[in-house]
Amino acid sequence: MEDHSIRIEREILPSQLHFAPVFNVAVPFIDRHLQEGRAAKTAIRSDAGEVTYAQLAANVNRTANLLRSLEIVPGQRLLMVVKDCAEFFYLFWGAIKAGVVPVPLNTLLRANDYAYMIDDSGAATFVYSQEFAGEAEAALAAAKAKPGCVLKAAELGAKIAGLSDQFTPHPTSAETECFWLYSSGSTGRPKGTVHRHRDIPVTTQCYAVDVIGAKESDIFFSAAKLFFAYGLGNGMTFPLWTGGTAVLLEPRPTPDSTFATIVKYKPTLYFGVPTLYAAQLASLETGTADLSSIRYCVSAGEALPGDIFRRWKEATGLEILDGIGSTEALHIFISNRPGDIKPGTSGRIVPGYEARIMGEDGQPVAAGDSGKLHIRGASTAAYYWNQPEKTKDTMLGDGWLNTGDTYAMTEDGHFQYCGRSDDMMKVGGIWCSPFEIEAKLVEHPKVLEAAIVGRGDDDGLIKPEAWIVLKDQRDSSETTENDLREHCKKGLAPYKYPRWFHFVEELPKTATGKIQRFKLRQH
Ligand code: 3UK
Repeated sequence: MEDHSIRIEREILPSQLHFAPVFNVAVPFIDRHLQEGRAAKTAIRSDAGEVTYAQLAANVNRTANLLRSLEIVPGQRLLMVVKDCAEFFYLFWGAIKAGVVPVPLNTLLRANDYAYMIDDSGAATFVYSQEFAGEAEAALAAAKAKPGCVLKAAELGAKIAGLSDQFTPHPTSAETECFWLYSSGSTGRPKGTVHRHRDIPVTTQCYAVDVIGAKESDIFFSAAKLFFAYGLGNGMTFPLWTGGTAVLLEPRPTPDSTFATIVKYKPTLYFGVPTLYAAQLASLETGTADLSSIRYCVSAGEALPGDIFRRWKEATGLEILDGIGSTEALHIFISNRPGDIKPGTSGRIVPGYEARIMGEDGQPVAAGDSGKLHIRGASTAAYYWNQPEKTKDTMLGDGWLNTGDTYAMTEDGHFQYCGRSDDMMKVGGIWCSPFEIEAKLVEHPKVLEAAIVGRGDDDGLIKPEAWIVLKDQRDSSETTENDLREHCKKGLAPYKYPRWFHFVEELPKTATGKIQRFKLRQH
């Protein structure tokens, strides 16, 4: 077999990664562990059972052989609407090993979202878990470009059972396109964000190892799901880089299910989002949970309010390391770190990345002023599939990436989050576009116009708030409010429905008819 190795220089930070000329990232993340004596070690642990590194490597090879036997050729996309389970690993790495491009999708989306992604990606293969069959099958029926091959994740085991557990990795390079993740924007459709083979090891070394000190003895539990770049790192690539163990939770992460998982599997590193920390804190007011196995907690997806950091530390004795990452950067690039935490800020730049805060004039702002955050680092996505304009706005050239966030630098060098440069909001760490919710609301026969803004709840976490002009003002009632809430819950991903409704006579608008959201936010 070819070399496929990574040489790491880490005498001084940032770590330097040197890739062999032929490089398939499945080799160091899957096969390497067998050479390093981890064949019998548990790679994945969940209520469905345990998977050793030897079993993982064999099933990844069998899955690669399955794809090859189905004539799925290198470069083709494989869409995955798959829950957090061992099959997720087999499909993701089996595809990569065969040169096929896996595209994990948010499992909370609806049929029309998936139909768009099927058509946009031109995927040859579509795989789904039974839990999502309703939306997935409706999407397949509605899609124009039907994938030639549709698989159910639960049937993977039976399909690969008789196949060879050997597979020669497709001879890609560090720069070859490896996998995509869809990222949503405030306008237009989600963007297929194209990542290369090199991007994964860059995040696992620069962030997981060098910032949080992840190591072989760690047990990783990510409440954030694998389909999210944050969860994909925490729950899969970090353990597979360090030779640690991944703990998977299949059902929805709630305070009860996450605490039960922590007590049962004793993770040493725990990864959540601010909304979940807030819910867990509320549940700790009446109950207890033994969190003593945890070394560090991590938060990302949206800003962690300083108050949640303090209350969590008081309740559990544990510190939460807040860091900002993005789908485009693949993982966290600015972070608080052990021994250097400034609550209410995102911390400092991760070694290996650079940041600049830019003013309207395209120049770096004066010290302490806020501006647009640009970052540069070796894990950033190559481009957006089929979207040259959006690629140009985000991937700025010279390796700089426009994050779309507004930041300021504090006096002692911590990055302070000041909001988005667009109207997008994060709800439970996942993107929500106000325009998408508004479009859903105006579908309702009683609604004339709708505007959505983000509003902080009692914990300081953002949720959608609706301002509605009804066709007939006399309809303004609690019944209408309930109807609209149900209408949104049915037609949108579940976290997107408005938590508050206001019925008004008109919406504030500019002379050109654009809704003035800032006026609604000030209410
Ligand atoms: C916001 C934050 C303040 C920010 C992500 C960790 O969230 C992730 O990726 P997405 O593409 O969203 C990126 C955007 O989310 N954001 C994320 N974390 C923070 N804002 N403080 C934070 N700690 O607007 C950013 O541009 O969904 C997070 C790792 C990988 C990821 N993909």
